[in-house]
Amino acid sequence: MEISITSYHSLFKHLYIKQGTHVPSRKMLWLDQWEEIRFTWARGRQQSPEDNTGPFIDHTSLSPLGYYMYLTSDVGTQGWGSLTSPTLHNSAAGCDLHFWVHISGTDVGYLDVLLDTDYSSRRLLRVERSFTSAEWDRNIVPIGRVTGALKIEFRAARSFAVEGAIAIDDILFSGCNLPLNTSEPCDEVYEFRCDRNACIPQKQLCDFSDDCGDFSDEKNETCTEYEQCDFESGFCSFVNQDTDNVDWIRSSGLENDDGPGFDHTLLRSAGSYLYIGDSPYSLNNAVLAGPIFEGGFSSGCSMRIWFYIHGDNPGTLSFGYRTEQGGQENYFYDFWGPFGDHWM
Ligand SMILES: [Ca+2]
Ligand SMILES: [Ca+2]
Ligand SMILES: [Ca+2]
Ligand SMILES: [Ca+2]
Repeated sequence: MEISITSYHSLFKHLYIKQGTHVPSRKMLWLDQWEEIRFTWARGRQQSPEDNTGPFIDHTSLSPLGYYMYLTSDVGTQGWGSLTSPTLHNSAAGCDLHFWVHISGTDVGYLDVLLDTDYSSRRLLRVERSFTSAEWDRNIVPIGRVTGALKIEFRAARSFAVEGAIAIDDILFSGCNLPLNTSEPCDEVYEFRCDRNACIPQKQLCDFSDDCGDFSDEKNETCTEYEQCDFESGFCSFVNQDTDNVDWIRSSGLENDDGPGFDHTLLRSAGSYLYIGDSPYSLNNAVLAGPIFEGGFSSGCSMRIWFYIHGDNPGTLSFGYRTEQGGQENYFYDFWGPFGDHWM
């Protein structure tokens, strides 16, 4: 097995591939399309043909016989190169990209994984090493729901003045198919029938994730029983508290260099989210009080949230409740970061 890309066909075959869309041959699947870029990705093995470019073993076979893709150059010592996927269509909400990366050499450079869609271009992941390592490392990157065309780009930058290598191997996608349409009835208790006649679990309703693939699990008529807030036009019934030292601020990727580059609702830099602002204190503590549910919680009550906790020592997100206004908070769940540069 060489670089594992064949699964692309089977994983995406149920998606809405437009009639007449050219499905590239296997050889054409991954192209170095950027002629103007100085560095190129090449297929190689066993430390590659040039010095100072590739690892000794690939990831697939863990032997010198197997191939990988690596960043190479015959001009210059500083530069970058881009390896772009074929155009894919309509990934499902649970779509993940898996790949293995090898970055050796102290401060040799970095690898960015970018997602290009019809409506945005954003970085999914940056892999960097400040130390040298001879290991292949696994990465799983959420792609999520994309309507229309998408491309994945591996963009690496490196210095050839540093002994090392940047290489990738064994790329695959999982969970990228939309749920299949069916004429069979959906399970009445546990499932929901999408407008496009697929069945999805009830628990995926009204969670700001287009699990059906046609938004029917998220449309207003479906979600009348749910209290929701996407922070696109305000705080809804959430209120900052003053028992702490900082507030939650409504912001977006357009305004905020420190927070996520895009929100979860719209997956666009113009979309709004709440984040914790700066304070003069070393420990920022911001408490946001949610809506009041009169008469307590019913047994089926649950709360779902998309969060982003990324960076060096980003802190903790805790969830609690209280039974009277201004009363004692009862905390029942903590998320300790970091979790990576994505919503989860
Ligand atoms: Ca391989
Ligand atoms: Ca959903
Ligand atoms: Ca506050
Ligand atoms: Ca939002």
